[in-house]
Amino acid sequence: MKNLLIASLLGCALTFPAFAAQPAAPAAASAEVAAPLSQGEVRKIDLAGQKITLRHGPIDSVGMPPMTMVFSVRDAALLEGIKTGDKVRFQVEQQGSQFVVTELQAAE
Ligand SMILES: [Cu+2]
Repeated sequence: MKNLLIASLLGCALTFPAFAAQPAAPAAASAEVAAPLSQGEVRKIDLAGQKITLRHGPIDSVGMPPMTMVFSVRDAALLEGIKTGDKVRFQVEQQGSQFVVTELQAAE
């Protein structure tokens, strides 16, 4: 009797494969978990050169300790609405010997 119940529940899941295949969380949320944002404070912005100077905390994704340094910015649009003194959260990617900011947002 018990086995019959389990068999019918399994049959139910197989009948609705679309429901069973539903992802548990949106893709954006899982991407954020994979690569958490680092904390920083803007010291200088170079719009023409598409660079930003950040005093940043540890960046685990590239194994960097806290320091102040210049980053290239992948997309100039990331610098929109950001100004010197702002606390920010950001994402860094290493490209050869360069560190490039790929995501930048004002922190609370
Ligand atoms: Cu650094």
